[in-house]
Amino acid sequence: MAADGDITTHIRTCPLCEAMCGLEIHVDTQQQVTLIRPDREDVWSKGFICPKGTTLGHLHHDPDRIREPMVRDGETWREVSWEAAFRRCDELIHGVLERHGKSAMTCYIGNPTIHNLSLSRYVGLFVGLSGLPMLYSAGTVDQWPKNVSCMLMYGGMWRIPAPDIQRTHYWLIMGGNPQASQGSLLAVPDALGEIAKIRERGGKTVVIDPRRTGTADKADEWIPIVPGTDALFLLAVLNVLFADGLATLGELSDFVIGIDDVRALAAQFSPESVADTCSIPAETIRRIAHEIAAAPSASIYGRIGLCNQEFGTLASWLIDVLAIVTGNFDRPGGLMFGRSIAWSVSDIADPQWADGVSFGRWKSRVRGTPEVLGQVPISCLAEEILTPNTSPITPALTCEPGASSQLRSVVTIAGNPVISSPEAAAMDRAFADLDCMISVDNYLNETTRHAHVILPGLSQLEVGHYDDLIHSWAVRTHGNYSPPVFDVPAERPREWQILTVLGALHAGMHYDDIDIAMFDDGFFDAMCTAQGVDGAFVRSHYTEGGTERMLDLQIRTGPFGDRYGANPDGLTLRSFRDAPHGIDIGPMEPRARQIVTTPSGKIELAPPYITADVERLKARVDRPVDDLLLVSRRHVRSNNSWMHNVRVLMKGKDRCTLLINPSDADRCGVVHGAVARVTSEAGEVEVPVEVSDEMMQGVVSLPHGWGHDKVGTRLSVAREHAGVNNNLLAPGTLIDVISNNAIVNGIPVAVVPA
Ligand SMILES: Nc1nc2c(c(=O)[nH]1)N[C@H]1C(S)=C(S)[C@@H](COP(=O)(O)OP(=O)(O)OC[C@H]3O[C@@H](n4cnc5c(=O)[nH]c(N)nc54)[C@H](O)[C@@H]3O)O[C@H]1N2
Ligand SMILES: Nc1nc2c(c(=O)[nH]1)N[C@H]1C(S)=C(S)[C@@H](COP(=O)(O)OP(=O)(O)OC[C@H]3O[C@@H](n4cnc5c(=O)[nH]c(N)nc54)[C@H](O)[C@@H]3O)O[C@H]1N2
Ligand code: SF4
Ligand SMILES: [Mo]
Repeated sequence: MAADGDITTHIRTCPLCEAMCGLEIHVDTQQQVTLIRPDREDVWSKGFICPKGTTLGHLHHDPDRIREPMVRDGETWREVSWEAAFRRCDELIHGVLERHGKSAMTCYIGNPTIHNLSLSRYVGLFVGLSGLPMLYSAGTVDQWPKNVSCMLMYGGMWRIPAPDIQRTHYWLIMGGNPQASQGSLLAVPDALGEIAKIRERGGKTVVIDPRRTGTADKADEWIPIVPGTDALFLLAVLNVLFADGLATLGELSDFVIGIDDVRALAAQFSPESVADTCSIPAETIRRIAHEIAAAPSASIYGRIGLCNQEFGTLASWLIDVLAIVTGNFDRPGGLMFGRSIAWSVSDIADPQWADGVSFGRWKSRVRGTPEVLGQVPISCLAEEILTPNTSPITPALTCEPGASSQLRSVVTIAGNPVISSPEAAAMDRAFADLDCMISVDNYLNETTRHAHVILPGLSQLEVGHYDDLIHSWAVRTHGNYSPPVFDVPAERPREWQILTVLGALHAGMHYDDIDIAMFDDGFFDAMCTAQGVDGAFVRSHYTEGGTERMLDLQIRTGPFGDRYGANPDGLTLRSFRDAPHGIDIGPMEPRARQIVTTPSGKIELAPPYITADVERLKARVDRPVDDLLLVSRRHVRSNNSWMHNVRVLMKGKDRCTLLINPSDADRCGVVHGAVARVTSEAGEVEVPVEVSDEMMQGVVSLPHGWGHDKVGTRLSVAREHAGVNNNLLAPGTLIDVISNNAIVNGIPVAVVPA
């Protein structure tokens, strides 16, 4: 923080996405943010920023943002004191506990959880304390397939290797559009800028996507692909590599098992046999295989387009397989494991897997879907609320994992599933039916309008920040701590405290009996034990608990930490407070041999759970072609569903449009600028048409995160640009069955003039 006349300058990391940009924030004496610009001295982002980063002040000052707890009586909301809000939560939670028991309660965890200092560190405490038998998250409309493949290949669901694009000579991008998203499961500032640098190194970037995206425009080659057929393409590439003697494990030959199984599978998928299904010529598949093999190094990258699809796990798995069998794994320029300075609670070995990973330990009540990594599809949530029990339930305070009766209570944490989940209309109906809904959220939006109580977090500028899991897939080991820009009275509950109270209420305690500090100490001690240090000794270093204490522990017991004096030159949170532009340790280093924890102790290239799904894929080859398939897209000025209330980001032409290829538009009789009706098995929407050859023939695209026309929200700007919710078109039954992840890309639709 520095003051110059009437302006105080704060240096801070943007918490909105994985690019982790350094910002310079100017605040005047009226406590108004007057300017946000890039921090050119940031050791990581070096002056890179996107339009969203400049809007943290708008979010902070947004009159629609919820600042005080709100309680709903019927249709009316009133602001109440924190005490009154927590007492209402007590009443609601105990009401459900007494009448229906714990098996009627769940929670939904949304995306900003990972970007928030409090939520990322304490959501685990909430889950542990609450004893909820199952939980739902945005993870099953996101990266669950990758979690499954990494769990089975490397022994950890968050051990996700990242493409080392700052050093690679070949970047293959499948189902990702960093021009909009700024990278995902890939933390790098200015991902798009790396494409030019790869070219300068004599390398090449290839984008495989049904849409010629902004990334494809910058790349050297765009290869359109039929949605959901990426696994076929990847198997055919492997087929060529094996057939032409180009497969090599390189340095890892003694550390990988299962290559013969992969060879045998790939042998069944010649380029010719998949070319029509993928709509990619066989010679292109052969050429790509040879280019990867010939490149001095290659980064194979797949993202949301490869997860939120019919064969999400196979495709996500094959991305890593392709890197491994071309010797592009765990070495510079290939796929590598990042290394965080501060460990993440999520990455601590989970006792539930102590005896090995197994799936299907329990099933969802209504649909009978087996759990995968502890979750069933998010699309199950609505039916679990709306479907009555078939036999009477004896209410109990505790229950087994997976136990379920008709759900009567949901806590949502930083999520907007009424927009973001498939079967969106059912989700909307279901939330209206609950006896208890509590939302930890900063807006009265499409989801939280159903809540009985909304407990707001603070603005992005009122809290400290240090990214969490994102560092495990960052291309450089670095860290950056941001203190709050604006002070908030100490007695105003922070989100970690809100989660602790909610967890304890679920555990059966009453509000008056909850000692937040005691739970915090207990959680802290457990984390100390997991790191091999004594909790009581470590706690003696602090005068207060909470997020900054936890973060200090994470840094000090991390790989570069001072271990509370044992390594006097090591890092502490103080080191970061003293280095506002961040601390950079260096690029990723080979470390697979240190971190793989599979039963064999090696990288398991062909987990039977995954390879068994190849039979399902084979059936895809001969399936009749769908007329039109719908995929999702993002825009650099949006952030999932929740930043459409920022006026400066909403400037310019309408972004919620149906992108359609000219020949498809002709065939369907729709014209540019007119409104089309898009229909699927799940529902229909009416949306303006944007005819463009950036779509391949047979595929249409809608952005996700829109549909802000619901009654009862407080989103004055978003309402003016409502758009339509593409998840009204996503049937909840469409699931990548081995991961439980939703299929929101590749939905069969019909398009007609409205
Ligand atoms: N069709 C389709 N559907 C998709 C996708 C797609 O590509 N296509 N993408 C999927 C993906 S990848 C994801 S991650 C999900 C996202 O799904 P969700 O996580 O359910 O939705 P978001 O839009 O991220 O909603 C974030 C919520 O958090 C609140 N919020 C923001 N910041 C904070 C904070 O600091 N504290 C608290 N307490 N609340 C905060 C916002 O007000 C908002 O209500 O959507 C998924 N759905
Ligand atoms: N500006 C902005 N940034 C964001 C977000 C945001 O909403 N806005 N959301 C954040 C979140 S939560 C996430 S998870 C990430 C996602 O980050 P990305 O994965 O980069 O997300 P998208 O930009 O949606 O790009 C997905 C691409 O997949 C393509 N695709 C769809 N189906 C298929 C298929 O079957 N095969 C292939 N090969 N491609 C397909 C789509 O056409 C699209 O171009 O972005 C994060 N960053
Ligand atoms: S790319 Fe934009 S949203 Fe993402 S961290 Fe940087 S400034 Fe923030
Ligand atoms: Mo996501």
